[in-house]
Amino acid sequence: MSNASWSPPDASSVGSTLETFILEGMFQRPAATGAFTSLLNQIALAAKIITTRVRRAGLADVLGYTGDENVQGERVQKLDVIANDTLIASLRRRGHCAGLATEELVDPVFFANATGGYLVVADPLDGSSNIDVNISIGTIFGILRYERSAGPPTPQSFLRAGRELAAAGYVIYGSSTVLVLTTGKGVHGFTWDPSAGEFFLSHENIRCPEKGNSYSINEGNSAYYTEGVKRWNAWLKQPDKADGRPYSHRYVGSLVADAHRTLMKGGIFAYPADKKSPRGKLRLLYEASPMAFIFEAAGGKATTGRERVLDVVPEELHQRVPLVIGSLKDVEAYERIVGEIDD
Ligand code: FBP
Repeated sequence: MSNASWSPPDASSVGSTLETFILEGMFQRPAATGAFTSLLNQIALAAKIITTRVRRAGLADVLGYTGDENVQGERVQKLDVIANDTLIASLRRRGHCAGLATEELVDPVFFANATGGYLVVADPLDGSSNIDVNISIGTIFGILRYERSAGPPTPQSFLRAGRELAAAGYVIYGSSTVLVLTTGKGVHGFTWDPSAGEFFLSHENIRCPEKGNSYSINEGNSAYYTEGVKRWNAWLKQPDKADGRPYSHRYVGSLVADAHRTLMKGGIFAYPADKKSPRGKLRLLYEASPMAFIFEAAGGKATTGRERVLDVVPEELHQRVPLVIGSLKDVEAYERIVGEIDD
């Protein structure tokens, strides 16, 4: 089979590991101190450990439930605990992280030895319902600056709007493991190379296409949708060649997987408020805000249906919020159609 059009990859991009990319200030953080770089490396280290556990899950008694329930009343998967413990252990080192709040912890943990000025929020393993069936899952995280002069951090220190994030990202454990990261300016993807033990730059300057042709929502909940969401859902399925409708329906049931596809290819993901989940299902602090921060940095948009997700100030650590993210034009269409009906 002749492959005349193929040419070897440009060697110059090889060598852009996550660490060098940050150190070379590619995240446009003139004031970047070693602390931020080191903190990101600790999160990357946790992702490396989690990806090895996920990839061997079927071989090492880590599938299934622990028998416990988390603060959300959901049954806890063994890998949820492993991912949570791995993040805690990794962030406890080096002292840059003063505290960590996660989906699996009722209250945040604080690191007494910390000297650094950062707090981390995380969903250690997102898409739990897909773990046992080998479908893509992920880790979602956000980084907040914390002024130590304000005294030791408390649970309230985490209750800050997403617009205050210093950085956010996710790791998708899919056909390959990719870490997507932003500090608000430029979104970049790094693919894990197990043979080198490193994340290498693979997707530089990711931009979410202005408009897509797929939508992602749990249609099994359609009986509970508001009238506005029902109208929007029907509109997406109406043929309109000029507008590229009907859209294709894509839903994995792992936020990280559905969001990653939407970020890369465009379109829209929605987990709106409905009669069954009047505040939506996804958690503001460590799912919706980090995702909104990434989509806005990539030129996309993120709304609750009523307001910008990044402007919502959490009242509680595990507060839920409606989440609609995606291509600018597709989210604007959602806001217009749903907004006309749902007051
Ligand atoms: P966790 O698995 O971290 O609890 O996340 C919630 C989640 O699984 C998201 O990843 C996903 O988008 C959503 O719930 C799926 O919910 P549903 O099964 O109701 O469609």
